[in-house]
Formats: sequence, C-alpha cells, structure tokens
Amino acid sequence: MAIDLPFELIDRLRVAKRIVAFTGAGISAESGLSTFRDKQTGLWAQYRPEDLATPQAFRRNPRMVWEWYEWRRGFVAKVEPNPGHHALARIEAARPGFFLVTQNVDGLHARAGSRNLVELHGNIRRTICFEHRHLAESWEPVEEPPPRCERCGGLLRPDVVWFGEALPENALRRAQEAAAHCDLFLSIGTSTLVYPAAELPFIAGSNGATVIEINPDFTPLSKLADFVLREKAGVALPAIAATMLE
Ligand code: BV8
Repeated sequence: MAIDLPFELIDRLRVAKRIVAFTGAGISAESGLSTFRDKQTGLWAQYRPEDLATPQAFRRNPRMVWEWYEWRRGFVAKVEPNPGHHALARIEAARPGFFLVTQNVDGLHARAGSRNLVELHGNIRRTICFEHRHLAESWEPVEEPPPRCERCGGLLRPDVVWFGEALPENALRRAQEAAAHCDLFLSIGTSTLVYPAAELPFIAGSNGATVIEINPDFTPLSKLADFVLREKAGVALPAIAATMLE
C-alpha cells in the first residue's frame, strides 16, 4: 500500500544532505517482534521489561533474567528484516550523509544491509560476562543457567544496556553529534520515553533540523515534529525511500 507524502515533505526529503534515522522497537514490529509496550505474551505476561532489564533484577534472579533473554533471542533468530529496515538500507546506499541510530537490540538493521549505524542499547545476540564484560562466543550448557565466563568464571549476560546502566559512550556521542548537525531527522517506531536516547529528536529540532515522526500512535515528540506520518514504518519508509531515490 503506497501512501502520498505531503508536497512540502517531498521537497525537504529531496534537498536533505545530512540525514539521521532514529529507530525503536516499532520498526521491528512488522518483522513479528513484540515491542516493549505490547502486552508481553506467554510466560512473561506478569513481568514488566523495566523489572527484568536491570542489573538489580539480574543480581536478584540471574536465571530468570538469562532465560527471558534466551526466550527473546529465540524470536530474534526466527524473524527477518522487513520493508522498513530495507528502505533505510537503500537510503544509506544512495545518500552519503545518512546515519542510523537504533535503540533496538535485535540486529535487524545490520541484517538488512545498514552499515553506518550505532546500536545505543547494545545487541541481544552478543554475550558478555557480568563482572568484566569479557566477550563470550560460546559456552557449555549448564544445569543452573546462566552459564559462566570461560575466562573469569563470572555469570554471562546479554550485551545490552539495562535500565540504570550507562550507554556506550562513543555510540551516544556520535548519535548526539549527528542529531545536532543534521538537516533531516526521522524518528521511527519509538515511544520516545527512554532517556538519554529519547533526547535525540529534540536535539535535532532545537538545531533547526526538519523532524519527521513515523508512528501509528501519539508520542511526546508528536507536538514538536514538523511532519507526523501516522503510518507503520513498513509502509511509510518505502514511500520515503522512493521519493529520495527518484
Ligand atoms: C541511564 C535494552 C544513567 C535492554 C533498553 C533522564 C536522563 C537519563 C536517564 C533517565 C532519565 N529519566 C529516567 C532515566 C532512567 C532510564 C529511563 O529513561 N527510564 C524511562 C523508563 C523513564 N534510562 C536509563 O536507565 C538509561 N541509562 O540513563 O543510565 C547512568 C549514567 C552514567 C552511569 C550510570 C548510569 C538506559 C536506558 C536503556 C534501557 N534499555 N533496551 C533490552 O532490550 O532488554 S530500553 C528499551 O525500551 C528499548 O531499547 C528502547 O530504548 C526503549 C523504548 O522502547 P521503544 O523502542 O520506544 O519501543 P516501545 O515499545 O516503547 O514503543 C514502540 C513504538 O512503536 C510505539 O510508540 C508504537 O506506537 C510504535 N509502533 C508499533 N508498531 C509500529 C510502530 N511504529 C512504526 N511502525 C510500526 N509497525
């Protein structure tokens, strides 16, 4: 289903030189991955992600947190990038000034071919040890999960940023720099609630960029955005890519 973009937006898309795309769980929804604000289905319906994705939760109950991530990794391994991910990879290939900042940990942007990107909240497919962040490529199955680090014997955990943990410094700085100097900022599929990532569209807006929100629902960014496309990412992004690649 193609959509008509407002003429003024088409002009901005065509002249944009420095473009930042900022994505959240909504862009992976059409790949079949549940977002954070979806009702968590099945075994985890009774927990909130904020109560599982924290170092305190891991210290309190490492097995439960490890198994939640194993459950999510199972889903991530079964899904494919969708037209929204592929559209962003096409824009990057055509526009040298394009930079992608994702909050997602599912690795789908890289699988769709995006290269110029930062993963602000890590990647669920990478595993480290809790004590020293040693990278773990493989581990022996254990009676009592989580498995342990071969180098230091510490408990293994996913290499994602939990609530209360600092974001990777270099990635955050590159994202803030890009937001402060871009002329077009696409905020895609995010509830714009989790900081410091959620500050990026506001940094872009306050530095004069054209801010476009792509989200079926209202968010705290909606009233500031120059254009709001109440569309799914998998519908809006192919239309935007087509306009930019004409
Ligand atoms: C930190 C990885 C400090 C883990 C995640 C002010 C300043 C700084 C910090 C804070 C602050 N106020 C509060 C804080 C603390 C906290 C925070 O922001 N809390 C929130 C709840 C208020 N922030 C932190 O703890 C951060 N750390 O600040 O540390 C520090 C500094 C120095 C030293 C030590 C400590 C860390 C935050 C990172 C947390 N990790 N993920 C994991 O995945 O398990 S967060 C996780 O939720 C995501 O990564 C994402 O960032 C976040 C929000 O999710 P979204 O991606 O937006 O998805 P959501 O479901 O919410 O929304 C989906 C949207 O898509 C919806 O709007 C929906 O309408 C839309 N949608 C649905 N379908 C579609 C669609 N859109 C388009 N197309 C569709 N088809």
